[in-house]
Amino acid sequence: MKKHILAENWRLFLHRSREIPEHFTLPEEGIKCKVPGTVHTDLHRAGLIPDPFFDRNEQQLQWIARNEWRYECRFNLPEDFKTEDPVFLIFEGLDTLASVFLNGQPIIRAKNMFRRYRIPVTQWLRETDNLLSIVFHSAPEFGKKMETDFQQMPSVIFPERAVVRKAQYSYGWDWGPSFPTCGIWKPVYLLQQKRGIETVWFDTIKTGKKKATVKIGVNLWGMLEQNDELEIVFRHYSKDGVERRQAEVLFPVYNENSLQLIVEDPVLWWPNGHGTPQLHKLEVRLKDEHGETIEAKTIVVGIRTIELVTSEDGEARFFFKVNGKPIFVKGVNWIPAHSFLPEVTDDTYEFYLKQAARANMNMVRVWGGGIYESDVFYQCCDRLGLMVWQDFMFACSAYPEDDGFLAQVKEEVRENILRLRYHPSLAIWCGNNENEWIWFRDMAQPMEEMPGYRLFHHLIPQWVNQYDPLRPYWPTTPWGLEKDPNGLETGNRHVWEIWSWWEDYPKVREDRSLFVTEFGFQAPAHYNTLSGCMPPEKFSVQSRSFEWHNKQVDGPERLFRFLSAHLPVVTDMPAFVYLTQLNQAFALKTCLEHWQLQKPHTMGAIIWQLNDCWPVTSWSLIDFERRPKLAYYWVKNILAEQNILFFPLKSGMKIFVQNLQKQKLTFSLLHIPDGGWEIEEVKNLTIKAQEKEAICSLHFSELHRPGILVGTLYDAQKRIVARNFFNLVPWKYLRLQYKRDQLTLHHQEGLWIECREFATLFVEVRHPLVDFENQAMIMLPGERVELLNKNAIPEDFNISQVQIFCLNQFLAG
Ligand code: BMA
Repeated sequence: MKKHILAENWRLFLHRSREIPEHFTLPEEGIKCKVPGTVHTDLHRAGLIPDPFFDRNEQQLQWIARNEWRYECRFNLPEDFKTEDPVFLIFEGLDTLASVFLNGQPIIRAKNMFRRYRIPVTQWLRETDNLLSIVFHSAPEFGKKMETDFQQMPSVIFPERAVVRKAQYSYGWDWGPSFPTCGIWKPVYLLQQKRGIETVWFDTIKTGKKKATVKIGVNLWGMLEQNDELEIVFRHYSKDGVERRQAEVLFPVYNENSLQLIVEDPVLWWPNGHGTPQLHKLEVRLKDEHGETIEAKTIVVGIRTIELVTSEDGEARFFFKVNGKPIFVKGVNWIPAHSFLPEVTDDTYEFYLKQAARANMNMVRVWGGGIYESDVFYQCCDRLGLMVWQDFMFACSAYPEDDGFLAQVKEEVRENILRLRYHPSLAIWCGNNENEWIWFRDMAQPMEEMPGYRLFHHLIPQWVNQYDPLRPYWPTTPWGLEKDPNGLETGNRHVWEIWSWWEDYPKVREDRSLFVTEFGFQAPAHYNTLSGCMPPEKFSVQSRSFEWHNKQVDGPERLFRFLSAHLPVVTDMPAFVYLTQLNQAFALKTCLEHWQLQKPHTMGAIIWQLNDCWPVTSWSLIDFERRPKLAYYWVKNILAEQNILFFPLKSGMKIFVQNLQKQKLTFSLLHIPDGGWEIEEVKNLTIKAQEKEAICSLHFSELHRPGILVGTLYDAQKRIVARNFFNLVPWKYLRLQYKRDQLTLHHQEGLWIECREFATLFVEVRHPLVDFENQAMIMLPGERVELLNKNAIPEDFNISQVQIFCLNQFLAG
């Protein structure tokens, strides 16, 4: 097998201009460009357009997507390619409508960015001076033409997107700018090979304490020869790391080869928080008659079963069982991590997914308006014990059902299933995001009449059954047996009454969903992130620029509405960011606390959303520049294995403690009275290891005045293991003690913050150049928290630039 990547000598040309601004010119000889890349990023790197994310530049750059662009690459055939064997040109991904020419010969018209193209090109290649030329047609223009020629798809936004198999968010979403870009978004290379490995898969059929049954499959392509061999080596590891090897040699057949193995004493893969996500190694080698390797592939696999339970003892349920054990899903939704996808690196995935696992999550949902993510994404999930809820890439629209479109989708579905099937993290395939729910709400016509219905309810499930028969499939999200796909009684729900339909978060306490796949609350990105993406004079709460960086209809207005219900409305920018982020933190913590208390009726809550694709005010937990919002810290706390949950009753409070770490702890409950500073101790108890258990009830009459309850779990060394709070009246009506110097910074052996006299709530520490570890802390008198380890402090660190925020300063008096 010979592979030659075409990454050099690419040039970008304006192929056909439909619309260009007056001042724009592109040199005749084109510009140097990057592959993989996009037109927008190439033009920006060449200095021809301004930063697309800055200020309101998005508005001036809309013309780019309406034109046709051409990428060209000149290359010589590599020396070692000059033999008889066939040569293929492989495109891992073309975004999207592309006419490809090799030495003037049309070789393919691509229409689907989610597919990989393997084109036999031997007959068109020359030894030297080959010209590969790719014309990208405008996807939005094509979509609009289809609408005029045929019919517009009922769709929430940008209906023209539905007819093109292109990441739907790129047209613009309620958290993302409109940049339906084009380009060669994944690697392109020449491959010389007669036959090879198409895909390797691994299924767990059965697990038990002593034995597991697994099935291994290898799909091959090309012309096999008579004495080819397929060698399969499975290396699995015991608890203490000892490797055991099971090997077999098969005489391969074209397409699918499979083999069932019994694994003795298997070490299973478990989701985060339920055990180790143990991985094993599977090596596959295709050899010729001389024992020479034609192609080898190693994948990392896990042994586990997964099941979606939708009814039990005649009652509707919705939960996942892993290795036979019901799992409460603590999850987060994933959107594409950049508006220009080739900018996403392996490290981007690693960073965000590690943060999800650190926040005690066990599931990530790949939302249907984005992309089937890169292999690295799923490899990280395998390693971190994050189960994946995988949508097929359709969102918030009806979709065409003509033969050409269905054929495109079939190929896309087949390829992506076969690529991802081996991952132990992959928990479920889901047909689409919200298509049926929106049809039900907006169209008042029978569900079966929704264009695309056939895809999600007949065709895709058939294909899933054919290519990945053991994985659960759910037609859409939300979905259930009721007429309303978002009904409460059956299936899963998206809880958007809160925030998007203007309800406030305390409303969650009435919710009885079986499983929540989306819910969320907005907050601005970190102060440093937002201030960096608009000119200083435009960085204010009611500037056009700040509002532009919030894509939801009435998004900016909602920030004020919900802020005013709970907290003082302060509009200077540093304070506004602090307070609205705090409000998001309260909202998410309240929802997650509630649904965990509804267990086992409710069996999962997946937050909308983990990440962003540009600097924006959105529902994300971590912003585009990797800075967590305050909500991240409270979500992490509330999802921890050791935590405290407050369950409000009419006249009092029930408090639950979960201590899954089998450690003896003490629980202390303090009352911080309104306006006062004498903290009173309400309870002090010893806690054994336990599942969630009610440890105390409290009647409000036991307290002298309203205020705040703070519960803390301490270990034997008096270290804080978990802390949680409950405010007995809305924050805005409370008064807290405040003095400027009640929090002090210490810069010796690292950077520390110390709380002196009064209980200080939700401390945030900012610095223009440094990001700190702990935020949104409740600090009691005498407590110290490390903000930065001494090795992490930069040499030129200037302590006077540190800014400290706490709720006390806004509620003083
Ligand atoms: C849901 C999602 C997205 C959207 C989000 C926030 O409807 O599926 O389409 O971005 O809510 O409104």
